Amino acid sequence: MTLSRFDFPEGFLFGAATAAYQIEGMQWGGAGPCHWDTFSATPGNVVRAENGDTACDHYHNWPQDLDLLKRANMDAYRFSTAWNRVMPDGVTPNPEGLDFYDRLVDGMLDRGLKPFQTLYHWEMPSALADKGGWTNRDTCHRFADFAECITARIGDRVASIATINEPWCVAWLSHFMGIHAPGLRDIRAAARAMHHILLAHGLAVERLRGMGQGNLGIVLNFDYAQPATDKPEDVKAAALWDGIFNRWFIEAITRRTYPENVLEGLAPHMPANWQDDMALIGQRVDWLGLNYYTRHLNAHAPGTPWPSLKDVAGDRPKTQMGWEIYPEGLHHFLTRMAKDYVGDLPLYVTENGMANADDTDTPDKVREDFLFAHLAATKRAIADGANVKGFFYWSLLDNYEWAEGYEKRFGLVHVDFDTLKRTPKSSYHALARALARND
Ligand code: IFM
Repeated sequence: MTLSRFDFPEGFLFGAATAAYQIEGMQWGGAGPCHWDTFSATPGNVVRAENGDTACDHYHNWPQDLDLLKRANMDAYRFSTAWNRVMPDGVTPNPEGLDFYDRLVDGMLDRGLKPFQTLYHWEMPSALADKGGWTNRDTCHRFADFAECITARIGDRVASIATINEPWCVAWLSHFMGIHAPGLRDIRAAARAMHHILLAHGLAVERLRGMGQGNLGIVLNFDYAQPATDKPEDVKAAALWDGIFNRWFIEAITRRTYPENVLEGLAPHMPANWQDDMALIGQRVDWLGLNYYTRHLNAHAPGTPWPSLKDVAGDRPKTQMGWEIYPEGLHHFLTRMAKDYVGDLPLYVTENGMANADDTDTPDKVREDFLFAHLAATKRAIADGANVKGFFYWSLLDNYEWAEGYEKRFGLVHVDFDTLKRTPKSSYHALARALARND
């Protein structure tokens, strides 16, 4: 089924998303070191030990990248402003970095693109990482300072601000599973990061509201947790995965509580008096962003410590990341958010996309199908009552896929990482056709 913008409500926004470290090139513009630089320099953490020094060199090529968005008939661009570029040591503003984002936002407005900014898409400045990063409560206050600094410069022109991108990745994937920087596998560090990343969100919202800034939200990623079998222990395992991945964050923000089944494991490791922060964490937001990619089948893993979980492979086709393609999950989360958590609050699909081993000669039909299947799921969710206001494809460009280096290609636009040449893929052209306006 091919959809067009006219299948969605008037004013629905279509865009693409990127993130600073993944595209900009951190060797330019006075950016300071961040924890991804050291994580990637440690053997075994990142494929071929690749880092974000050059990435897509968006730092110099941003005009052509914004032109690509415009030529695809997009309405909005979701980008992030790197903490280590704005404040190389985590606390001192860098005029060159601020100037860069100033130019970038003006470039979006010149092209009629609405700037959707994200504050933290994972560039923890090394100076703060040295002091414990998200395991240290003080980092949350430094984050609010960063939020204020960049907002004072570009807040008058952005359409919306997300505080944090994917707190589950920041906290669990990075401090419990050890897969992303800082690469810890430590339940105590994880419990602290799970709480502090939300406290940082709350402090930043409070600070920005105090400055009169509007349209503030957060971007959560959701994973569709299903039991591998109907055995009670597998059903319980899926409920726990749903708690760790999904409920922890949305319930803190909307109900000021953490799920009991997750506290069973984390409570002994939580920072002192964490309950006192819940009102700040659960203050009003103006919108919620959902990133959705896949589902997981969960099973009980006997004989292993809490959370005693393992994944079981599903039978759906998989992407280059090995992630199952499961568009029903997007419909599930959009309608679940509306029904159980946020009511009419505006929802945005802030990321959805797939990696594929693309080259410049072969049409990426598989991505086109993926994209339209997820747009159809979004349309169904709207019909079923979810107040979805926009959809951002991840990603505009092939880019630095964190621990996977440059190997996994998510872009609508192919990037040759030797020449940095951009080549729109067939999915880009299909989306551009779907988004064409009548005028
Ligand atoms: O590349 C990432 C992005 O930084 C955050 N969300 C998931 C994407 C694909 O893994």
